[in-house]
Amino acid sequence: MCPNIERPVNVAPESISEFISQCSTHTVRRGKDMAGFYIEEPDEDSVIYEVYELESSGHIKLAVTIMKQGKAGNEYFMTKGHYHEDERAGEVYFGLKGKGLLLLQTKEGQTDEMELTSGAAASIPPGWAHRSVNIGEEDFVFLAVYPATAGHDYGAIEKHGFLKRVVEMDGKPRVV
Ligand code: PAN
Ligand code: ZN
Repeated sequence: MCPNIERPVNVAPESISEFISQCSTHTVRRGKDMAGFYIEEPDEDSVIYEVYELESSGHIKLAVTIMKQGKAGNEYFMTKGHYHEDERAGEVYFGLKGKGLLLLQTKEGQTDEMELTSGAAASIPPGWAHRSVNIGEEDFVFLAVYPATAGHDYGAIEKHGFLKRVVEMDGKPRVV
């Protein structure tokens, strides 16, 4: 159980283990947890990404995602991706390590994408589904900050997927 009084926490590339050790819930997504997400299924036991969510009684949640470097077929490792259940809940990602690509889309079919590297931030406006892709040469690590009431809706993405995929072509990431 978490203590009643929460401690302030610093989140920096060199202090990720400190964040992780502070009363967080830990989710591991392996290949077998992502059946149907990739065109070519990843190895069942390979860890694709891990999420550490800091428990809090407040209005704001913090989560660190550690994405492994790798591919399933020619698709770079990616998160499941989700909409927020609360359509008014936006989110901000802060890059801590490595290099990622953030895929975004709306229910109306608008799409966008942006790179996220260490020291940069990306805003996810309300109503945009978001998926992260590790396009770098190492782990891609980022901090997510979002309203505690946001909720995660995976259903639509599980059913229809994302409109765009990130694949390796000629040794480079391409959004197709
Ligand atoms: C992030 C994501 C995390 C894992 O904390 O939840 O990166 O991605 P999936 O939830 O899509 O598996 C976030 O966007 N929270 O709202
Ligand atoms: Zn989110």
